[in-house]
Amino acid sequence: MTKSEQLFQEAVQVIPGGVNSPVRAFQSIGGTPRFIKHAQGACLYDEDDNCYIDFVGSWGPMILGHSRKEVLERVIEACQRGLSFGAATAAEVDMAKLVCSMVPSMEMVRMVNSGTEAVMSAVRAARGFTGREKIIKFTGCYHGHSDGLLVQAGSGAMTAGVPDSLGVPQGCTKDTLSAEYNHLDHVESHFQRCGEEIAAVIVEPVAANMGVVPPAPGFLEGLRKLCDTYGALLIFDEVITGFRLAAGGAQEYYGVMPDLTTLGKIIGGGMPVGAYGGRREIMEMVAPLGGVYQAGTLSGNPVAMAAGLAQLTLLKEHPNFYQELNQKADWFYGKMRELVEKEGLFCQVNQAGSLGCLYFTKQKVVDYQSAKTSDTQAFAEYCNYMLGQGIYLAPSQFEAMFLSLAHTEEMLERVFQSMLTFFLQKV
Ligand code: KE4
Repeated sequence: MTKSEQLFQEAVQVIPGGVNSPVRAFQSIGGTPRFIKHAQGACLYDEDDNCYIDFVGSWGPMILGHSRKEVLERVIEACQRGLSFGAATAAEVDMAKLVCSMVPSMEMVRMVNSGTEAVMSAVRAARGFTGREKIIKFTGCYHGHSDGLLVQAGSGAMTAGVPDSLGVPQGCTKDTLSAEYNHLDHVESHFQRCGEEIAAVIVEPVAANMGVVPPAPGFLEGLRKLCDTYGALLIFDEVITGFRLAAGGAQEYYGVMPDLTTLGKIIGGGMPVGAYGGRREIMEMVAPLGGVYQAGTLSGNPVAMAAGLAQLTLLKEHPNFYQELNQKADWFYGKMRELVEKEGLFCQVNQAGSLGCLYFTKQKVVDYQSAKTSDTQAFAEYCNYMLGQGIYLAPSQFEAMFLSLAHTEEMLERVFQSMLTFFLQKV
């Protein structure tokens, strides 16, 4: 028995499903989750000292690779000054100034402790600012696990085939309207029917929780226009795309400005940090200034701020990182596409910047319905094969691959070799 198997046996006795987040459970691909002991650069090392090239990167935060020296040094220094004060600190001011300088639409920002908390708070601020109650979200998009957003959700909810959740009262979701991602006409019909009641449209500017589905040309611009026409707010959930597609996230990459933005993952450098922010007049509604209440014991925690500041500072001071990362991604996913075409595989390769997804379907994947045509059993076989080759992919067809600056060309060549071997043995 491996140490991971032994640990998993113990874990399932005391933690639901043996994991602290469902997507880590390997349920959709089978087998035992690997228990990770440490990580360095682009590699994970499990409790049995197996090494894996990591394409999860903690689900996005590790854009610079694991255990980046400059980040660890700041965190250790912060720890030596004390772990948490529950009081204002200079680091929070530095962080807020840095985030507002990087995210084009952000005039004010509030730190929280997760992407879920950021989205929950941004939606409340939108409702408080507009005095309206309804929101529009997109099928297959995932915005964390707050009650009102667990409607037709992506990520783990989609993986488990339960896009809604038990325990969420009807009252919490009656004001959540669903539309198909990349289908502006669905959004328009919601607005035509009850536009005066709609507080906000919340969207992942790249849908990265049903695999990776980029916005169709004009989709984001169309949402901006509809929100302006009907007086609703546009919320970009950039928990994944923020500081990834560009220093200014998807809003810089695609040139569409939201009213509010939610952030997570990269902003924390691997520590639990979320944030929401945007137009000053909206954020000034937030307590203690305004009547929209939101709070958090560990919000702006000094150790977490140290990690986030270190990572974001590196990204801001080296803008060529994005050029390097996105060029590497174009090469990597381009070669995957060539392989699929050359071998005549029933697969699709979707990409947005350094995010990518290999879908096991012959249909182009442009929205939730086409994503759902994927053969999840075929994906499971592939994922387990790659794991055996020392390549750690997200254990779900409906998650993204996250490239980092630490992935070398040699590592990526190894991935192709393993892919080729897998597919050749299938013919
Ligand atoms: P967290 O509460 O997990 O920090 O963030 C929620 C969230 C919000 N918005 C978007 C666009 C997200 O992708 C997420 C979380 N992403 C998943 C991965 N697809 C986190 C992995 C997990 O649930 O363990």
